[in-house]
Amino acid sequence: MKIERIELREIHLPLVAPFETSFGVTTERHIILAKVFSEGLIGWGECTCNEGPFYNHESTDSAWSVLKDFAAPYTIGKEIAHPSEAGKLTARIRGNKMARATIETAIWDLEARRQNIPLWKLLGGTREEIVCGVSIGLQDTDTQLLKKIETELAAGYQRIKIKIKPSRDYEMVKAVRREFPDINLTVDANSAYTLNDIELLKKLDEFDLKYIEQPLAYDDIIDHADLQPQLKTPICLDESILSVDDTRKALKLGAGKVINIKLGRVSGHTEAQKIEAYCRERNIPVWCGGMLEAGIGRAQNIAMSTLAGFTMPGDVSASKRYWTEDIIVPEVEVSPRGTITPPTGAGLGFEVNEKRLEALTVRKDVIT
Ligand code: OSB
Ligand code: MG
Repeated sequence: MKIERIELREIHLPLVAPFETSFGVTTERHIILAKVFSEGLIGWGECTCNEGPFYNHESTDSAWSVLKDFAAPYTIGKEIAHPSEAGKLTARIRGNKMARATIETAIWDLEARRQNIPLWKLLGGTREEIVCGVSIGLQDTDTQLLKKIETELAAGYQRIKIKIKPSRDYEMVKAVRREFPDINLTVDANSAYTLNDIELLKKLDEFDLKYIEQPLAYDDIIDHADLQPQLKTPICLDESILSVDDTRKALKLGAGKVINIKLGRVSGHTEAQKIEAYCRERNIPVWCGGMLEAGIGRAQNIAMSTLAGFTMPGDVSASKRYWTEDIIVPEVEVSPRGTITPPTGAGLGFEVNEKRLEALTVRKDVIT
């Protein structure tokens, strides 16, 4: 296939409720979407970076510039035989993997549509049902947090992840455990701690957490390797895993026992498949992380989550937890058992509501 044209657009989409982590609060998503054209077919990708460079170095504006000036021009006019070659076209670009993944994931969608099969089948997915958890942002009070957890459990979600940060950790997790002694519970620090906090991190062992996600620096595996043997709780790495090479090194050092895979963070499906396979062969569980995606990114996550190694519930939850109205039809729904059935239609298997996209668009560019 030869990519002929890439349409970029940025949409603004307010969240139904602010989402707070140790690095900041998000109230409205600024999302870049790519529509890739080839031989009468199209494919959709969503850029998963945050509005500002706080989760990692990428931001909506930096990703726009990388996409428009580098990733899109490097892709247009090139002949590739398979979507697994798409990443190579932009591999000159250092970092900026979320920007690069926007096009890579769109090309996977396009190829699945060309073959008239669901993307998850093209990727080699085998799960007829994916298991869902929720990520709950920092709340103003423990009472509010307990109430949110209760609502999500009633909706059927199989795992509750809560965000922590210094001053909102031990006592808060204790209150949650007191109220919900048996639930599948995890915490995510988004790099809010250092090895100086080791006593606090050890105390979290009391709460039988499935894992503690990214306690230390976003770019670290050495200190995590120092920390892991001192904890009973498994460490799950998120921010510091950008590739299968990072995965190999982190596991070799013993920096964690669980891997969160985010499509954007690892540059797309091809690298995600490599990480999944590497972990599966070594019995390291993986799960699909979320970046508050709109429907296209959410559908991409569903497709990836059907790979066999995704044994733990992911942060892939219902559209209505984020948006009053999503940009895809139908919206993503979760069963009362906390599962999503992958769609049967070709490609992403959801229809993009282009009329709604037009209404939400703040800028648009076509690269030929
Ligand atoms: O660390 O997993 C994270 C959102 C933005 C940036 C980082 C993270 C998150 C989430 C939200 O936890 C997951 C979701 O519901 O999409
Ligand atoms: Mg995380």
